[in-house]
Amino acid sequence: MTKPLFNLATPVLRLLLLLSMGSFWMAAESAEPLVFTLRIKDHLFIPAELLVPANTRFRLRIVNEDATAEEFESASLNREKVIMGRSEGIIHLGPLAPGEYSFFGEFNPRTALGRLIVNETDHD
Ligand SMILES: [Cu+2]
Repeated sequence: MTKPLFNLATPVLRLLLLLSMGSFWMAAESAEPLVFTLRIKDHLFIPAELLVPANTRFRLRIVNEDATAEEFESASLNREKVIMGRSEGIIHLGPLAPGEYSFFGEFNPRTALGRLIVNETDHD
């Protein structure tokens, strides 16, 4: 009783699996996420000014090279994220209007300062 059902289901399952993998790849390909990297080292953001394109979605990858945790915080970007020592995090941003968006490290607010410079021209 179970065997014929199984035999019938298997090609269908294979087809479904193939279709879902296909749409996954298509989604992954069409997303082609733009990634910009910000480092934290000695309680500083590097670079302190990061150029990013306006009106597009992108990911901000924050690599904390310090041994201690830091919190990326920005009121203008409406984001905050703790990044543990010697680890990294991703923040999804955009589309942003042209302008400057300041951010700071809440755990080291006197030194960890930076801003995103968002403008119309593309930056690689
Ligand atoms: Cu905070």
